[in-house]
Amino acid sequence: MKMSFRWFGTSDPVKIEYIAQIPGMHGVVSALYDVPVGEVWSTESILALKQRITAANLAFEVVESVPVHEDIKLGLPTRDRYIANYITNIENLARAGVKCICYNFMPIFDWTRTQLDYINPDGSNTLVFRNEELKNPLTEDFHLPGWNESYRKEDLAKLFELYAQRTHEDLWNALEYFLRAVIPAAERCGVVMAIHPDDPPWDIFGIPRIICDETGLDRLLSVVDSPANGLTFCTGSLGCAESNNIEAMIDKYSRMGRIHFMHMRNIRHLGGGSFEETAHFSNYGDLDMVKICAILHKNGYTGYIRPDHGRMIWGESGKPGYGLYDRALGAMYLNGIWETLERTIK
Ligand code: DNO
Repeated sequence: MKMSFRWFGTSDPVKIEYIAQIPGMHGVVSALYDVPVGEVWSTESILALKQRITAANLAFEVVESVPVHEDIKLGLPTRDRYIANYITNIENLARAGVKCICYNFMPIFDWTRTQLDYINPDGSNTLVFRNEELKNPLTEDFHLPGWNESYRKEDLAKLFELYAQRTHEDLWNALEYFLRAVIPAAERCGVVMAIHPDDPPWDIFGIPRIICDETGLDRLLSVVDSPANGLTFCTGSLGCAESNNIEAMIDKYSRMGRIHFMHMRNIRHLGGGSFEETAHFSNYGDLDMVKICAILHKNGYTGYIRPDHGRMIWGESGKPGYGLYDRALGAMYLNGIWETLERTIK
């Protein structure tokens, strides 16, 4: 596996030089954050980002994310222009040495939590999702760092209206159309696409979500049955649904060679669809990180992996879920598990 760390570019409070000091770090996962969704990323900007990363002796082989324009998800006639741009982005990124592109197909909202700084008994703080605290983003003040900050309330209302007329099947049709166009382009360029599951993996605000469970992942992989059509397997996102058997799913999809990127996050179920994010250490959450790594190791996983969301510890403040310290601990914990597997399992 190739240990990686998400970095939000030069505006990230976490310095890239600090990431490079974490033992065993292969590369940085990043993106261009100032290009409007759906537009072309210029080769110049991609190369400038790459230069910044490689100057710190880190590889830039994974992009998270190239976002998918809402017109594509809605299946609007204007989608072809955005799909053409998406393909240009794949080509430009491939030329710069990128090998894996993470994306998601969640309508309007990316990951959703109800609180970003819940204080744990030990004084650290973390991200939580409590069903009963979910607010209506149209009428209440509710926004999160994963969302497109540029939506005004009017834009949101319009999108809600459009999605209200969409079924799960409509969303599938839109995803299939997108995949049939972009996967052949990715194959040509030697890039793999890795869809991120919906987080949390169920409909929110009455809007459909489809990448939520094994049935959805099976369907996605069969639309275009190519290694270039793969997964970002996010343990914490899929793990929020107690009905998902994370270990069995990782075993199945890694054996198929369709997991290209692992997001390692631990969570604790609070009942009724509520959950909180915990330290990566297995004892703290409901996911068994040792078992997960052992399954990947057994199946010869050589893809990318990154510690996902950490708590805020040691007085750090910054981008919720994306501080330096707890993610660095997570990376070393995972490196330790992996080293043990490497040495003991022949
Ligand atoms: C949350 C992240 C997601 C992820 C996107 C991928 O912290 O895992 O925002 O980057 O869903 O497109």
